[in-house]
Amino acid sequence: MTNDEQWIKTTCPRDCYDGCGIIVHKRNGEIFKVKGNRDHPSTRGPLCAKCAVSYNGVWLDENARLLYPLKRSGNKGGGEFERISWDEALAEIAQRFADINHLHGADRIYQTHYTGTCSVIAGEFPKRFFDHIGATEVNPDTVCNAAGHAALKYVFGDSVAGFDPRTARDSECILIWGANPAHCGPHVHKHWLREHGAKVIVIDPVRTDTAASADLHLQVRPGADAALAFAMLHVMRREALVDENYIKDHVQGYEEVLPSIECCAPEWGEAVTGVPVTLIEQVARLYARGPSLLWLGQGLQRQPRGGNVFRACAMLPALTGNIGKPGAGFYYLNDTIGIGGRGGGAPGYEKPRFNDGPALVSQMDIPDLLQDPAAIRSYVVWNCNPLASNPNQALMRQGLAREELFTVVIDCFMTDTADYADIVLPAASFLEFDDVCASYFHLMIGAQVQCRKPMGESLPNQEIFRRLARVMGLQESTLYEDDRSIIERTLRASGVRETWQELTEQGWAHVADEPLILWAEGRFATPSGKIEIASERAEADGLPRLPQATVDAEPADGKLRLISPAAEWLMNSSFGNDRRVIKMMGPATVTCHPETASGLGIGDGDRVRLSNELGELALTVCVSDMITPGALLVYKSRWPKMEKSRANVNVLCVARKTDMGESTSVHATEVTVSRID
Ligand SMILES: Nc1nc2c(c(=O)[nH]1)N[C@H]1C(S)=C(S)[C@@H](COP(=O)(O)OP(=O)(O)OC[C@H]3O[C@@H](n4cnc5c(=O)[nH]c(N)nc54)[C@H](O)[C@@H]3O)O[C@H]1N2
Ligand SMILES: Nc1nc2c(c(=O)[nH]1)N[C@H]1C(S)=C(S)[C@@H](COP(=O)(O)OP(=O)(O)OC[C@H]3O[C@@H](n4cnc5c(=O)[nH]c(N)nc54)[C@H](O)[C@@H]3O)O[C@H]1N2
Ligand SMILES: [Mo]
Repeated sequence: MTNDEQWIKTTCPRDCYDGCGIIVHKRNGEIFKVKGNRDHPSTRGPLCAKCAVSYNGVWLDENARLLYPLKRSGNKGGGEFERISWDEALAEIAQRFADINHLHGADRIYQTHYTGTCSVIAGEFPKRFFDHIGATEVNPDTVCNAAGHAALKYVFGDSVAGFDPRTARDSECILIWGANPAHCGPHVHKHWLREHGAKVIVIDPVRTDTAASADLHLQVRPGADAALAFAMLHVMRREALVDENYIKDHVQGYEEVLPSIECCAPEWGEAVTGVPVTLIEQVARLYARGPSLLWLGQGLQRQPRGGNVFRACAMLPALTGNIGKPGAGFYYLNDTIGIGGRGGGAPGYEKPRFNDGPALVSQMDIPDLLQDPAAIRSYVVWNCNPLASNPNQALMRQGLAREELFTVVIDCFMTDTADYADIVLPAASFLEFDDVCASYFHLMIGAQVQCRKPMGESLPNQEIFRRLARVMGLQESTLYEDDRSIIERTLRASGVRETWQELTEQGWAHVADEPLILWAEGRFATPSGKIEIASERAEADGLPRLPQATVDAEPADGKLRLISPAAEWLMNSSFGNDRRVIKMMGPATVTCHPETASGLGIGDGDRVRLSNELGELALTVCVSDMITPGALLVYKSRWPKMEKSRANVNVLCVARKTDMGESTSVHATEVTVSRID
């Protein structure tokens, strides 16, 4: 027996703002401990609790991981499977795809994917296969952030060039609007947010840990943010805090929107948003004076008019000139390696164009489409867990139970979705192959380095699709490009100087030595080259030409608005099967304001049933003024099969499209609450 110790630097590929550096400590050839790299500029110490627990728990547990290809042997959803070989599994998939192609057309094969791993190859490569065979892609962003992207493209021409976080050293004010880094980017919250002395302002209906530790918290009513932005702009205009010079040179449509701004006095703002006048005024002054950073969160735009909310908020940097100079700018997501952020192909790969090829389909249409045998013949799920994460869960479940639907699920674990598969394929984890990770907050890339061999017979996503292409006899050479070649091209496209070897030794690299000042040249990728508050393209798409000072209507008939943002202990639904994580989360709760609780005659610890036209869910009440009166808070994405009810909050959540981007407006769900006696 040898007694050797080894430490390998790698990178966390989860869909998280942090993009942490990891050190894997190996002892006698086995992984002994997965921990944070304290030299990593984002991580600076231990991993967050959920990753520290799960990466040393369920991710290393051979009893929990999928080890072999499986074929269904019982009813759909029953979870009965038998082990088969890779040859059998791939041959069956190839045959079924050929049959569907022949009888119905390859576009009846739907492929859906998203945040399982966000590393470049495992996250992107399989798309080549589906593009090549002409399958329909479910637009991944439509379950998360497509409304915000669409809106920012109208205004700035680009939604993935935010600020470089390092520029915060020159900021006086950081405004976080509808994001919760305390849960969603715990290291960003712990280190970055507080290290520069800028005043921190949070706008959120929930007093999150981010809000609680900020200098100011504006506890806005859900769906009232556009009105709040207009009220703040009213104050800025009234107090001559707008930057007339910047507007003259770089902004289109200010004169047009001005009458609306003048209508939105802060007194009106208070009445419709619930935020006191004094706070609206204070924040307007702080932000306008600057230099200010504006972080537009993804939670913010998961509302029916989430696109309009973004267009309204985007006026803040535009009209105060808080953009293109040190310490100023706005951020949604950063595309660190220039391939279009999440959802881009690996560099150098271009999606083939089909003459009459299938368009992207919105996630919001999937529950209905899954019911229709003429629409979807095969549903291939990789890097996601739609039965846990997507809205309208009961209808999703019903669709997945369709006997003739050929479902393939590729995952590391036996998820709720995998229970409905005809074929389950085991994916290797990020600890088991080389890849590149590009952070979407910090402008850094990291090496994902193989630390052990793939567990059981599992394979990296990319290798699964190379093998399937071979079995299907496909000739296209890009379907077989090897990992090393993609890694090399990704490194060169990112602009880092390091070789792969150097990157693995160092673990990570900044894409630029000094903080980048984005938009410094003041030219924008819009038709006019300016920031377009008035947008002809929006108008041509049937949308208002200008941002609107909208407020969502309050729910009627005794209903309450339910928001379901990210949970501290989960990464979407990932980690929801780790025993320690389940213990730390405790039972599923619904949080409501004391006024709401007394109106409903319920108290702390009571059991209640939330219900609407889609479904119902039993939860334990938690009474707290951390949430605005009239709204309810339930965290997203527990594993349905770990719950007594075999459901999570998505059994209540509506698959209603946003005003832009055909995206999710999950936070507009309305429910009634009744006490369970
Ligand atoms: N109610 C409500 N629902 C929401 C949201 C909300 O705010 N409220 N937010 C939404 C958002 S923002 C998003 S992005 C979606 C995310 O939803 P999904 O993208 O579905 O995310 P997960 O549920 O974590 O599923 C990822 C799966 O990939 C698997 N996986 C991990 N690594 C690999 C790998 O290397 N290969 C393969 N093949 N699989 C792997 C994991 O085990 C996991 O089962 O959820 C949405 N759901
Ligand atoms: N721990 C953990 N981290 C995660 C994830 C996770 O599931 N768990 N998911 C990852 C993914 S896929 C994503 S997209 C990001 C998301 O990260 P964030 O951008 O932080 O998004 P959310 O947590 O969905 O929502 C952020 C906040 O929006 C608020 N919100 C909801 N409605 C409104 C509104 O109408 N107005 C305003 N002002 N605020 C509103 C919610 O209360 C919540 O606090 O996080 C990533 N990181
Ligand atoms: Mo997301």
